[in-house]
Amino acid sequence: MDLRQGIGLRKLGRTVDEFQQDLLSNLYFRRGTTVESASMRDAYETLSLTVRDHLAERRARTAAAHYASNPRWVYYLSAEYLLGAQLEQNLLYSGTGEIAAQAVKSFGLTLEEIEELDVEPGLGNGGLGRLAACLVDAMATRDIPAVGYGIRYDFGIFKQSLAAGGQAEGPDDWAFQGNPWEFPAPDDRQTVGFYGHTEPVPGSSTRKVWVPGEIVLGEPSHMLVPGYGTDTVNIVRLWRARGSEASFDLSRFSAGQYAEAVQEAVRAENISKVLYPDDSTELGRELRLKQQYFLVSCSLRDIIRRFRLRNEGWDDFPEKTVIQLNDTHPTIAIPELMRLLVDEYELDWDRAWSITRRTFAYTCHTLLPEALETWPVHVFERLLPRHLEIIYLINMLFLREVEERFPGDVARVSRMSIIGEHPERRVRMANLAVVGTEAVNGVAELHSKLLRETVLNDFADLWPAKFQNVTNGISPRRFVKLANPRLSDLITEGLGDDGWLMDLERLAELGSLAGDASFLERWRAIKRANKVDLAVGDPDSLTDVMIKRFHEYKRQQLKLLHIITLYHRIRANPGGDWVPRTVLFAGKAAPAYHAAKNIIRLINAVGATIAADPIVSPYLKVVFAENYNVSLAERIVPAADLSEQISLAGKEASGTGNMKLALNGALTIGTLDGANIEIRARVGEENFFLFGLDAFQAAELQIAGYRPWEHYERDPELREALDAINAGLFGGVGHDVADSLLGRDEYLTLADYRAYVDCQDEVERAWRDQDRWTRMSVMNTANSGFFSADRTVADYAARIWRVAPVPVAKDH
Ligand code: F58
Repeated sequence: MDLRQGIGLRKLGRTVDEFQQDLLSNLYFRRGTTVESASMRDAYETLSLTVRDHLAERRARTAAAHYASNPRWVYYLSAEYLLGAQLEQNLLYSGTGEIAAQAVKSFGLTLEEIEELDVEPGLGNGGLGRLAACLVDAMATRDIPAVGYGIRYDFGIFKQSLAAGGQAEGPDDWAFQGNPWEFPAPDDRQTVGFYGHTEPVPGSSTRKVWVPGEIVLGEPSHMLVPGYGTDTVNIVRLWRARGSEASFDLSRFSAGQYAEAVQEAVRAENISKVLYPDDSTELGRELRLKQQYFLVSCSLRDIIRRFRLRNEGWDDFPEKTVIQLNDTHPTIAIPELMRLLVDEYELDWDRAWSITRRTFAYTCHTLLPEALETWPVHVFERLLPRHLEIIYLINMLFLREVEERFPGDVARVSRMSIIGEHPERRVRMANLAVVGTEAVNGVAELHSKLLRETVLNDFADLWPAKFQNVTNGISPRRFVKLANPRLSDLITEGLGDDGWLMDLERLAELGSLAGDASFLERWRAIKRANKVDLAVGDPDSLTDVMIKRFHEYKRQQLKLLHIITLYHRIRANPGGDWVPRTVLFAGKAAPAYHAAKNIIRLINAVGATIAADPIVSPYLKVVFAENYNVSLAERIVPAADLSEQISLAGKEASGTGNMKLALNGALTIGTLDGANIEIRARVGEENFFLFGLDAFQAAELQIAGYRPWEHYERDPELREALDAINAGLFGGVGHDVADSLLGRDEYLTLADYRAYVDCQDEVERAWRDQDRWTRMSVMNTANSGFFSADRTVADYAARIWRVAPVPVAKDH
């Protein structure tokens, strides 16, 4: 019996009867209850465990294949993962969906009611966290040996609700009732140090001993990440902070000082207590840096442990290991690996540096200068004294190289330094990430180009070959197959098979059906049925969606000005031939981001005014859907007719919602920003509504001196919209929004207003010809195949990771 091949395992149920038996056995033996007393929660847990077993069996075979081939591994380090709900996905990936449906039916239940108990782990803020989830999905699908490392936050991204028209935040205790998808692995626990001091090592100029002042334990658990259409199952390993045994002070407890007795353990556990709910702005709190180092320290030790299972020495480390840094959040991994190699494994500095640099790669997700992470030197020095010393030495050697290449260029040296001096001394994490890695990539073509030409220009001068582009992508399984089953069935029927789910470029074959009247008819009926399911407005109205984090650069306020303009037009001409529209907003604002929260408040106030207006409400409805998350995106995306991608050009690194919507047949109205440019190039300019300044024009306007007030004076409709807000027409809400637009208008909203409104008129002209619109919709889906995360992963694998797939043997 070859246990490593998984042979000898009792077979898991493949028929309805067998699956029923597996359910019963799991209900009795793992859940510890009986049919008579089972609750819905028991049903959910039992079904989840039963489905999970199918993946766990594949996992065993995957691990055996990986162990046998000793491959080069991809380690994805990310502070955030937005994995989405698990049950429905795992039913699909394990191929148990149909038997499970019938088996639960025999117990008088439906899959749908059980799935309602499946809570999505909201361990991320937005696009960056969801990208991490799509990439691990695609890595498994492409048979790439990979582990995703992250933090198991007790509380995920806050729950958003509306209170008096504004955003209110509540805690997200996502695993309060347990999480059946997770395997705790306390044996692989790691020890992490913080604070303390360093001591010299006699006879060595580079080695030091770090004596930490606080010790915390990192306890991992993993979730399974199955590939689609393959037997590979990878894992995401999430670390949770624990106090050590010694952190419980028994003597204080005995003396009745109960709070004091556990205070050290509480302090330790606070590290993984909560996700920082920021989006593109940094708070700079020490606890956040602690989280980052906690993730990095645990993960690197785990990576080294895994390397040691099959390898000896250090020379092979960079050949067997590539560590992808998802933005700068895990960048302390660079000095941490140096510390481990130099201080603990006693390698000399140059050898350690060569290994380190060849091991890491860095993905940047922003262009906003305020979103580039920096840490005050004094915070670093206190929390991670040894790492700061190492950073200083890395910096000194690096700046020497810069001086040699650009003699006398003092300004350049100070721009490139890892330590910024003004207004206070800070560690620049992006500079560290570029210096300590072999490859740096942006997430869409424009973004990568702007990185090279602006923020990271000096580095691109020095190392042009290091800079690459890898355009983002999304999982077609989650965002088409699961989210939009009707459309998936039609596509499969149209293409003859469902191979497109693993080879998304095959959607191009739909192009030939765009002339087939009955196909168009069915396409349109599906969109309508999806709108009926979503139930936010008249399914025959144009469903216009803007779903993403709230940020001024994304310009929800521009969409709002358009809505107010429509309101005025309808009121001025009640008998007009208006195109009925339902505008749907969803998204969270960072709790401390007041300007973004003001926009949410104004959206709801405008929505209420319109709803109460008998003249306007038949044509226009504004809905704000609370608590946007992956599950809600899966409901909205299939129902959208129009996708709003209207950020100021040069600000949105890529966007991924734009891809999900286009793939589901929504037409985009958008600027030349992020991946919009690549979407437009593929779906065709005739199938995309383009407006507004490009990145170059926007930068020029800002340099020349932008005066929003001039647009207000020149454009009567814009004036009417802003005046209405200031006159208190929307419940007196929105003065702050209007003031900000007429004052600085940092993101050139007013400059793009006229082009945007005119372009929306064009949208309505297209909508009036439903045949034309439906053809455009089909062409969007047909030509979005490039935006599969499978392609993204193939790009990383070929150009950055240099890894090959390791196929997993099928079950016998
Ligand atoms: C997003 N960044 C970009 N950051 O804004 C978006 O254009 C891109 O498509 C996406 O990454 C994937 O590449 C993003 O989501 C964050 O959420 C950070 C979280 C931590 C604090 C700083 C922002």
